[in-house]
Amino acid sequence: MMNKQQNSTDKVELDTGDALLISDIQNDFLPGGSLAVQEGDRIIPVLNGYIDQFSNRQLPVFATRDWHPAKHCSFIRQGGPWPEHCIAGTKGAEFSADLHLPISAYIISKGTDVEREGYSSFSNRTFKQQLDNAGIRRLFIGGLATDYCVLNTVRDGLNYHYTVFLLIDAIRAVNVRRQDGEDAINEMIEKGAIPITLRMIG
Ligand code: VGL
Ligand code: ZN
Repeated sequence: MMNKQQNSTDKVELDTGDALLISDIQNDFLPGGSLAVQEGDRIIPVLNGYIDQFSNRQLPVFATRDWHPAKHCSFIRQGGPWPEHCIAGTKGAEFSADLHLPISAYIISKGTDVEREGYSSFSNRTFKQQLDNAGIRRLFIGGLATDYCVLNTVRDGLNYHYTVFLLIDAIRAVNVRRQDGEDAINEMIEKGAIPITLRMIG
C-alpha cells in the first residue's frame, strides 16, 4: 500500500553522495522567451538558495540546458509540437543571468540530436557517467519544466534507483493542458520522488 509518510519528510540533512540538478533555466523558457513558462522566473531565487546550500557543503551542482540544432524535430516547422526554442549558441539558449551557477557546475546539454526529443537529462549519457564518477546516490531536482524535462528526468532517476527529491518550491509547468503540472507532480510522488522545500534543507 502507498503510505504518504514514506513519501514526505520534515528535514533533509545534505551529505556526500547528494547532487543538485537544475533543469533548463534558459532565457527561452522564461518570461519574454519563445517558449516562456508562466512564473518560470519566480523559482530562480529559490534555486539560488538551493545552490548556496550545496555549494557551502562543496556538493556538486548540475545544470541542464535544452540545446537544439536549428531544425530540431520538436519544432512546429519540422512537424513537432513546439515553437523554435533553445537553439544552441543563441541568446535564448543561454542560462538566465539571474541564476547564480557556481563556476564548478557541470553543464549537461540535451536535445542535441536533430531526430530525438530528449526531454530527460539522462538522454545525455555523459550525465549518468558523471553521477557515477562522483558517487551520487541522491538527486535533488528542480527547474523547468515540471511536465517535461523535470518529469522525464525524475522518471529516469527513479528507474536508475537514485533517491529523488523533488524541489516542489522550485519547479514550474508549461501546462499545455491545465492539469499537466499537477498530474506530473502526482505521478512523480506516486513513483517515489520525495517532495521538499528549501526550508527543509538542514
Ligand atoms: C522542454 C519543452 C520543450 C523541457 C524542452 O526541457 O522541459 N520542454 N523542450
Ligand atoms: Zn526543447
